[in-house]
Amino acid sequence: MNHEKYMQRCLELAKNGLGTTYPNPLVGSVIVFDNKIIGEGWHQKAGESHAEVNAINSVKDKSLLSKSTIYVSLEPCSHFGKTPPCSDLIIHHKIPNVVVGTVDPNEKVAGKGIEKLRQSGANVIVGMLEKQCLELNRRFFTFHNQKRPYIILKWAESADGFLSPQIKKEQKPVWITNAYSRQLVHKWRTEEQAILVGTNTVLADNPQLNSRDWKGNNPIRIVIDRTGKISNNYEVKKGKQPTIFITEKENFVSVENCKPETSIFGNQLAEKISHFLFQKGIQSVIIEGGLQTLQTFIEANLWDEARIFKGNLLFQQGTKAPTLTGETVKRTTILNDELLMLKRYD
Ligand code: AOF
Ligand code: ZN
Repeated sequence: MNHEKYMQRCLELAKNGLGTTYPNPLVGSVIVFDNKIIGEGWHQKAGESHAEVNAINSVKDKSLLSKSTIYVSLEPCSHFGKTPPCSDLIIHHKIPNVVVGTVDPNEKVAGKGIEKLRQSGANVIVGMLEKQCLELNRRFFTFHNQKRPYIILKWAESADGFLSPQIKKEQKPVWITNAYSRQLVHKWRTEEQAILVGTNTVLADNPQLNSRDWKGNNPIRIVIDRTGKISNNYEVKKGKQPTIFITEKENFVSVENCKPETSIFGNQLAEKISHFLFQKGIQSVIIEGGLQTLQTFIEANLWDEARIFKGNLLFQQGTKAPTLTGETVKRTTILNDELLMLKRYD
């Protein structure tokens, strides 16, 4: 049997949901009869049908289901959530063979879907391309297993390793990267559930923290503003994009979609923020600066990936970029910018 080939297809299908399934995982499914794919589907959006439902619905001749194999990159669910259990649907259609990528870490499922299928008499294989299935849903697994969001650090540094030059007050921010790199960052923003920055970044750059240069969802903005330095004139306080301010300011004035969160400061700030984001159900966050914020998470060893651009400019002096060791996942160029992607050593 070509189990790996079909599971590979499930992974490809699942990726179509990147950025739109939160808080749900990315899941793909294919149905195979007589060594031919007769149905395919993926989970597109939380609240909507699961991958298996879409795959089963796409099969024209339903009578073939009782002689088929269904492949699914994550264990079919066993619970009534926003939708009914997929394991029941598979049993209902009498699909005799089920090949699963990996077990669902969600406490509501966690093996119960596989158990249900086996008890019904289905032949269930678990762990097909498991490593790839875990990697695909690294955000979802980090959230459920480690009770914190998946954390991506992102920054751009000059050729000589500075985050920013020594600037005088009124001076405009200096762009280190080119327009293509900036567009890629906007794509990344559509893929994560939240984006986080510290106070100094807002004061220096007045960023919007949205995904305006790419088609897709805007992340939830998380802004650290301990003493309330960020006035309502800044972009992060404008617009409809949901925004949370981590602040100690008691008289924080909420503007449209901007909510304060006050009970966080003290020791272990990175841990506390991660815990807060977990409680809010946020599965992934991209941290885009500044130095102090990045350093807080690096020192706490609370990061999973880093994406570092190196531009051509030489600043000679200014704010030194953080240093980080990790496993190199990718080293590439975007026109004249270098891009280094790291993973934290386990
Ligand atoms: C599957 N297939 O395609 C997905 C699953 O609120 P609900 O009903 O959408 O359930 C969400 C949970 O179901 C989610 O946390 C995860 O455990 C599982 N997701 N399961 O069988 C799918 N997306
Ligand atoms: Zn399901």
